[in-house]
Amino acid sequence: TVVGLAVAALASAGAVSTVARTTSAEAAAPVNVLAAAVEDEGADCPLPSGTPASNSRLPDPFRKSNGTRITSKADWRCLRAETKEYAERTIYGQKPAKPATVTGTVSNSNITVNVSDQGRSAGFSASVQLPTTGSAPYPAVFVVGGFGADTATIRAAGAAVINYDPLAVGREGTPRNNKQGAFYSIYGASNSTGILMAWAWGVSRLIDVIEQSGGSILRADATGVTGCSRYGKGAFAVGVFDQRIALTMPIESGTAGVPALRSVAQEGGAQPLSSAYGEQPWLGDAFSSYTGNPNGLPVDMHQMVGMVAPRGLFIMENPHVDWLGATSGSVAALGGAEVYKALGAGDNITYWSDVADGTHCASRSEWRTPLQQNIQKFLLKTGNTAGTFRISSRKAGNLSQWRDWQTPTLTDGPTPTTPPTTRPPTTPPTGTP
Ligand code: MCU
Repeated sequence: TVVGLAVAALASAGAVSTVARTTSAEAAAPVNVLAAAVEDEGADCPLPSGTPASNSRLPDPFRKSNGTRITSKADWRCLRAETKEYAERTIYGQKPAKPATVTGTVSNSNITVNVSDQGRSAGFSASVQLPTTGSAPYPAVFVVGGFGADTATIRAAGAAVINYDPLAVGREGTPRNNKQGAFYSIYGASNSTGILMAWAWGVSRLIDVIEQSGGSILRADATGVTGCSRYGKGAFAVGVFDQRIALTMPIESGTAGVPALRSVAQEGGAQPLSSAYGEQPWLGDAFSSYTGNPNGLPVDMHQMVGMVAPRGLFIMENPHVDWLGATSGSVAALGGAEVYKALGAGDNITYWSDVADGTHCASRSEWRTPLQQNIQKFLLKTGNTAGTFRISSRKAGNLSQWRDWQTPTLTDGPTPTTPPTTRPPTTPPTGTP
């Protein structure tokens, strides 16, 4: 049996605050299937109505655009869809739905993709490295970009590594009116969607191909994603916008990654919003309206964290480099963790900035064990270690300063769509006329 959540604040040695949530029957508890079978479970939900009022604090992640708050876990699906739509409109740009034609191949060493949509075609590929243990079909982790991910630990844990070059799908160094890469070959060089979302779209198309491949080499229902720095921003976007990703692991992602945008704007030394917008076309063109006005954003990054719930999320941050905005990263993680808790999945998120080496994207011994545990729990389904928050006191955000909402207790059943009808009292039959 699962013992109730034991929330223990462990005053550990050194400059770290640790909150460990543990279940006693670690491996015995049933492991849920958390990833979805489709890219977006809320595709049929209504679009949000209106624009939320400006807000200097983090928007209430449980509030719908019509002003009411959700009351059941089932309500999250369409609230997530509203959140997604707002994020696309203001932060990332739109992610087109699965194209009309996606074809490709999966081998032990390579995945190829060919996409046709709206009369245009493009292709790209990714190299595969099989794990060093286990047997096919294997889970797999998309490694976005070429550095900062511990691929040896991933492969030794039993997951394949898919080396994804995002720049083939959305190039850096281009002006916003002449974006390049496979995504823009199809959707147009002046498309307002930023390259982080283009990168996310590319991984979604690789998953389409894995799904169609018959599953003898790689499993489409057990995929993860990781990447460091700009590729941490990308890895986060990949997991936020594809519910088939079972485990999302952004590393030192900085502004336009995990950190809350309202908080980044006030965090000394963190990459300013205008800098992240201008350095590369990472974010959507529409974000230009918010670089000087983050309070006007209808959503913030804690809600992107919430969009990953209840799936596995392991956020790794570096508190030694001010530019990376780790204080704001912890604010987004703590805020998003409230969505995990409300969905009964509080154990599925880990945040870890308690690291010694200040080098950006260093290989870090501290993350090896939690990386292995997250792969076991969410990809191999052989473990059930509870997530932890290990927030370095160098960069520890305070969620209570950033919210004016509380976390609801959501019911398990769906909310009735029509109120129960009140019947008039039964009147005794009257005599025949
Ligand atoms: C943290 O990611 C970025 C950062 O946003 C940029 O300002 C800087 O130039 O590069 C970082 C990065 O990708 O480093 C590898």
